[in-house]
Amino acid sequence: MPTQPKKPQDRAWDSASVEILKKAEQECIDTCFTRMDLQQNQCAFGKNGVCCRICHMGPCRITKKSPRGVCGADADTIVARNFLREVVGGTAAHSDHGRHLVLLLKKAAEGNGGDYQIKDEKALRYAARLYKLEENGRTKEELALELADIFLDEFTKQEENLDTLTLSPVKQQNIWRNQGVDPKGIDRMVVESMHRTHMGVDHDYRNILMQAFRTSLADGWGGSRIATMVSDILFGTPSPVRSAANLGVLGEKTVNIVVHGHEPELSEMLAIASQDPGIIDYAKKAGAEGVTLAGICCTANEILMRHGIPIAGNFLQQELAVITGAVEMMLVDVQCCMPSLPEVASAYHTEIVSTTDMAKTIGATHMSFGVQKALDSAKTMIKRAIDNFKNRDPNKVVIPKENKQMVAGFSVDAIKYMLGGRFRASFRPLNDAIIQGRIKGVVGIVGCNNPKTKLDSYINTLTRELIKNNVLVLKTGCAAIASAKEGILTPEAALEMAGQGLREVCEAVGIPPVLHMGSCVDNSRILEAGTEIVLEGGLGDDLSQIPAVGVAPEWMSEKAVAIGCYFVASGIDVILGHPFHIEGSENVIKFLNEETRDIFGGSFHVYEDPLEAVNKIMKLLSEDRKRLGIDKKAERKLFDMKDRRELDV
Ligand code: BF8
Ligand code: SF4
Repeated sequence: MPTQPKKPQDRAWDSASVEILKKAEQECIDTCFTRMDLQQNQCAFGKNGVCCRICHMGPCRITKKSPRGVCGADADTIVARNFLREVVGGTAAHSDHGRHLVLLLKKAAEGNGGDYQIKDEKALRYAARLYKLEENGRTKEELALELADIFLDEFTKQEENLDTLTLSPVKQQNIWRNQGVDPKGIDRMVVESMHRTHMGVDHDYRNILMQAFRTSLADGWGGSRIATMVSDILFGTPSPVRSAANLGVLGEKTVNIVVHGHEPELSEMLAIASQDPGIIDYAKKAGAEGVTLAGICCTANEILMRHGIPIAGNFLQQELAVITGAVEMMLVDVQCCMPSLPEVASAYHTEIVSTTDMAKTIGATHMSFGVQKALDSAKTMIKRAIDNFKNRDPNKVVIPKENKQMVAGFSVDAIKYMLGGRFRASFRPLNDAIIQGRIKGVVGIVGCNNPKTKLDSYINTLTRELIKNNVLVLKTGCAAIASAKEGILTPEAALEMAGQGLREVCEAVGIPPVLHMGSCVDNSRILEAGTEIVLEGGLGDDLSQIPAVGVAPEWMSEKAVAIGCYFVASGIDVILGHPFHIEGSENVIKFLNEETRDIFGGSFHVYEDPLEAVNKIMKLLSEDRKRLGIDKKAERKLFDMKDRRELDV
């Protein structure tokens, strides 16, 4: 029986998306939401992870009647192999992004970076100290070159561990060593995992899953950590910045350019070029009032964090942005860019431009973005968008009003500064607030949207409840954008929505109750923040001991699978809003959802209801607090944050 298509208001939480979904319906435009309807009754073998197409004796699928594939592989082996391959996909995506940035850093250090330079010398020197480089008397270029070579080695190392692992708490490193999951070179981990999942190699589901954790560590504490460090060195370490989010940021009278994807090289240049007086003049001559640059997905997060460029939307809004009829150009690079975009755009005047040779889409204009003349390339692209302004059909334009204010830009450096002040930047006040019980713990909410869930609904329900329960929320990726659209990334939101303890802390320090920490590779910032909490003292000596939980509410990508794994391997419990494709193996489920707890100190938990997830999170935080013995201390008369503020003055 065909099911009734959902109504727009059942597909999305925010009114801007609902408005454009109605427009799409009227104009008969297919979107991921309607295509999801057509995919109903998705393949149960794929869903349960029991379809194997690793060799050409297959594809094999496991059923009660045929419990083994042609080669004899059982459900445990097949499910575990498929899972590891997902982690490999996620790790490769994040880490290749990191590699591109390292290569750019190297070029900039050698004086061949064209318009790219080392913008943040402080971040460079801090990184150099982390890797114990000799700093004295050396220029920033010399340091950057040595650092870039160290980073490149992190990809190719064959037998030694990643140096970047040493940025984690020492006890964490011992756990990984003892469990044999300390990763070698990032590329080697990806290749070895592909080898191990080839037909006829690794068949022990436990061994395969341990390799999944090992590979994910090469992502989180390797490729992603490097990507974030190098982005900060090249483009600047983010600090709090005001901006706005949702489709209402598009201008009625401006040329709208939306940048979508992940790698920040091009978007950085677009951010600079869009402010150029010559470009603004060019737009005015074309009859527009100027140029509005806005972002979708993680590219949005990158230029938001560093330039305050507004956000048009998160993952499920990419097609909706085009359907407004008000976008002259959407530039895409890598990851999470739907291949449907040119088809959707064909109903409007929007030009979809692919910018990376490794990522092309039929129907998109391909304009390879050259590093050497990056600013010129960016200007050429913007001018082309301006030239397209005359083709906008006012009868097809609907720009929703919704457009919420926010503060983003919370790098670890910025948090330290906010908490401790310029001269004694530190995490101490946060640790104290956790020990005193004003803040019950820290929860990282990360990941995507997925049309299986009403857009943003799980993320927003969960976030609201957590801050009400005095949990400080750290966010990245599309989950952060959901909160931006919800208007919850403002210091004022703390006054209106946070529980008393969290509100007092946010008020004293001047931060929102939900901190936007960046893009998906910037989940490494959450690991870094956790490490700072451990190093500050009083809350245990590895990440498994601090009251912290990770959540991927509406996740969809392989990157989210890798992220979940490196959180768990770092001892942090992870709640998933819907399960992995592992339901076909009881043993794999048991391993990931229970046994990892004894191995790493954290495991996965699946809660499809956000309120049940809140209960579980509060329980996990409370258990952590009890183990630390801090719930008792919280009953004593505590240091008043208001007094502290006076002391600070
Ligand atoms: O890397 S959160 S939908 S955009 S995968 Fe993609 Fe998921 Fe968004 Fe960023 Ni992350
Ligand atoms: Fe089938 Fe085994 Fe080949 Fe997989 S590896 S497709 S289970 S024969």
